[in-house]
Amino acid sequence: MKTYNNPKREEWNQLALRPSINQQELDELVSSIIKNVKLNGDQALIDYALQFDRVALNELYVSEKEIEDAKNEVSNELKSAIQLAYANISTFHQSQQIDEPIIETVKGVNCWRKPVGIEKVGLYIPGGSAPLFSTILMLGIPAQIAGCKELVLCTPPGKNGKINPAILYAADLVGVTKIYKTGGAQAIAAMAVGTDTIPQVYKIFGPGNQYVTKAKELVQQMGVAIDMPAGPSEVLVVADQTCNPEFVAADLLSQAEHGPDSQVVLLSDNESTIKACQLAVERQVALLPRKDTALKALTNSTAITFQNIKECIAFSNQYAPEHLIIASENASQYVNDITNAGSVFLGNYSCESAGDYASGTNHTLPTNGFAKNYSGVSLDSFVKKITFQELSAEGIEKIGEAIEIMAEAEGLDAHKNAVTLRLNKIRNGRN
Ligand code: HSO
Ligand code: ZN
Repeated sequence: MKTYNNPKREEWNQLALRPSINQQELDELVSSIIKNVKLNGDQALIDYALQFDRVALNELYVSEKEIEDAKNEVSNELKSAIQLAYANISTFHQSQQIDEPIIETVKGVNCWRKPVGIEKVGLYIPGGSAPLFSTILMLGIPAQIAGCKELVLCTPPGKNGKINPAILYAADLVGVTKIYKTGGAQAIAAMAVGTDTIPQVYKIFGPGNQYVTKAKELVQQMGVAIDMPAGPSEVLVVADQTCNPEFVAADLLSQAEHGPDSQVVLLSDNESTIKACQLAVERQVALLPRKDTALKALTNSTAITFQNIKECIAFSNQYAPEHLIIASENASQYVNDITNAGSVFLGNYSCESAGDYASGTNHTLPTNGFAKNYSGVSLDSFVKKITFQELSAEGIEKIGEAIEIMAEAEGLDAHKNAVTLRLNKIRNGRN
């Protein structure tokens, strides 16, 4: 970890930067993948599976039988753990179902909003070394509550051509309707344009590497919605003297083990806390199976000492972390100072892992500074809110004249007529 002591305000911007990648090369490669999928459909996906994942597939679709077999392969212990997480995530996301009232803005003018689930959604779950079945819960549960009718899941198969059983178990639990063995940018392209076997969806969700992220960005330009722009996962910990350095170290490492490009930032109001946390990191990292990944992530991570905790929070607001942990017995004191963060963990017992798996909050969150203007995934991400209005004769009489005047001032006579004709009918009816 690079360490800094009381950096000047002018240096904050630089310290809050994330490493950037060569966008142009990426753009060209991913554009060509999208074009190929559009042109050659399923065959392109099968070819890419062979080229990128070294798997020869006859079939992209995951059959009922494969799902049933997977259920038997997941241990009862893991099933119960997933069910506990499922219950908490459901409870929290169900609470986001708020029926908005019908509002009578003026007598006879009623306006309201009705949330309607997005009919077809696509969930992407990356393969690789960590099978993120927890992400299926985070995306599938709100989709289920929102009433989305078609839930398509794409995930790359392992070398044996199979999908991790826990992924299939979680997918079945959240009511995923179709599962396909395809990954990377080509999977995003397939859900965006549709192929013979994979249905086209209206919105695509889920994490992924830089190719997946680029594909999501490009298909968005083709009219498909996406959950949010994404970058490598990140955590920022603000720790004071009342923190537990071993806990802080474990939290920093839980982020660092995600990938070599994970971002880890530690802030404190005193150097001795920083030192104690760093020593604990050194001790703990040596024991991790994913030590190499975590060590790589730590090389581009920072530890900064500021004058006081308020200053730490001010820097954090500028950095806008995906996850913010306030490792202090006085964490609640700072809540109102936090303006930019994806998800906040207050106090020494609120580890990021709780939110990653089982407390109930969603773990699909804005990274790369997007916490300044994006929220994490929630029930809202899976619905459109349609506005309705109903005007009675009394209602149009009340606001009609104002509409006529405004329409005339904008030079839009047909708009004015739409009101005048109705007002005339009401008045004639009265004579
Ligand atoms: N920390 C990740 C989510 C995750 N962690 C899944 C473990 N499994 C991004 O918020
Ligand atoms: Zn995590």
